Amino acid sequence: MGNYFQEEFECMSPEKIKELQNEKFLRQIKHVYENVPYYRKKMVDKGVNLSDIKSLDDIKKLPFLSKADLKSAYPQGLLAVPLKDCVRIHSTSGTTGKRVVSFYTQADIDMWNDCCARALAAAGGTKDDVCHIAYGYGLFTGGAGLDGGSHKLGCLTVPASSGNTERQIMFIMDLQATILCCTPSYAAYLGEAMKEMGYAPEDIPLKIGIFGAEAWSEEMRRDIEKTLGIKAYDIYGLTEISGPGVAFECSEQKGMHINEDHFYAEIINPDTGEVLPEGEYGELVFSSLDKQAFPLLRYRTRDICRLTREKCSCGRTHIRMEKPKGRSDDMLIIRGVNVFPSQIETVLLNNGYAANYQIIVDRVNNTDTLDVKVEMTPDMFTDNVGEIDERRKTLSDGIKTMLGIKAKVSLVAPKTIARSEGKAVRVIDKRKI
Ligand code: DLL
Repeated sequence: MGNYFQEEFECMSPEKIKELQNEKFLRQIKHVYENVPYYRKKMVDKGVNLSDIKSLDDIKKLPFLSKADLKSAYPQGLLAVPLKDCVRIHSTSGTTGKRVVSFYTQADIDMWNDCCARALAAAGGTKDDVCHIAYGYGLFTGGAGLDGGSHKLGCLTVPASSGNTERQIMFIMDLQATILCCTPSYAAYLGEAMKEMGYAPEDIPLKIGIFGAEAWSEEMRRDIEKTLGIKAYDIYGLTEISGPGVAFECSEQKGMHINEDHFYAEIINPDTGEVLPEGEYGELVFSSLDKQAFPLLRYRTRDICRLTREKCSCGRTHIRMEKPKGRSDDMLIIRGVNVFPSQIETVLLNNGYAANYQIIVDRVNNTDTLDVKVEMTPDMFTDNVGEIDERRKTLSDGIKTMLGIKAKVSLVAPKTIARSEGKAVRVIDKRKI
């Protein structure tokens, strides 16, 4: 166990957690009601008064917040403290229109850094580690969050930020980095680049990977673990709720513990908003229990997953979330069938390919088409047409079995699909619906 295992919180009995959440929630709802007119109005519109909220069980009565609310309240409409009490902002990497801006007081930053330090410690990190952070620094929360956590843990922190792969590798080797923090797609790329430079897994000093910010499969985890010779841990979070560290994996690597002393999680039916029982798949909703500057209540993440309170042998009692299957807005509906890119990725990785692929969806003569472009790995690369056809058939059969629909698979030469330094863009939807 690392030296940032906050046992008094992370191993609280479920009853004590509920008690603590209840106490924090009642304080938080008052803070929000009094200081965020935007949310107060939403409550009033729904016919809910502050006096109707007597315990955490009443959270069900509160209105949801969504990305649309954040856009209409942009930039300061959901701010709950005077701007002069804030010390930082971060922003999402939204591709269209206004970005989401999240504000932090110093106490908010301290709490967030604690969450990231817990994540590093849960993966086995200690103050003796050299922590190489290749998440982007700047408005994105990845760099700043893990940087804060690494400092709290007392690691030697290498704030590499993203980009310049050769320089990244030079620092990893020269400073003998033992922890690597970046997106899983960039970790896979770094692994590929290091292999090409002639490094075998045992030459690479890294031991632990803290990878998140995008969906990735178990197969991809195994691949990265093998090429880099590390144990790879998942970390989850979102700008609106703070950043990385809302949830993280422990040594068991069986789902991510949600920092329940700070964030209350619900799973809802995305169509009806009804709260679903533990264990069912649905949309993850978070309420921040003690953030001061940007205290979102019932924020709809659009991430689809399920929760479990089954006992974890690491000793932590905090509820665990499964790896998100994808975002409800990533889910493609192709010929009426729900398709998550992660399902296609699973087929590819199970057949020995790396996660270098592109999914192209179009509509021709009123019918959806699904094209999957996959890179061959250098050792499977061939110009033998028969062999390529055979490989293509295996993949389209696998996709048909996984999804129930046919895909046109094309195999392309190694290194022909662009790599990403941050979150990978794998879907191109050309349909104009
Ligand atoms: O991606 C924060 C983060 C940085 C998390 C570094 C982990 C590591 P946003 O840019 O606001 O924040 O994007 C949040 O990314 O709603 C999920 O859809 C997705 N996401 C984040 N972590 C994971 C993960 C950061 N481990 C959105 N698995 C979230 C799957 C993830 N999806």
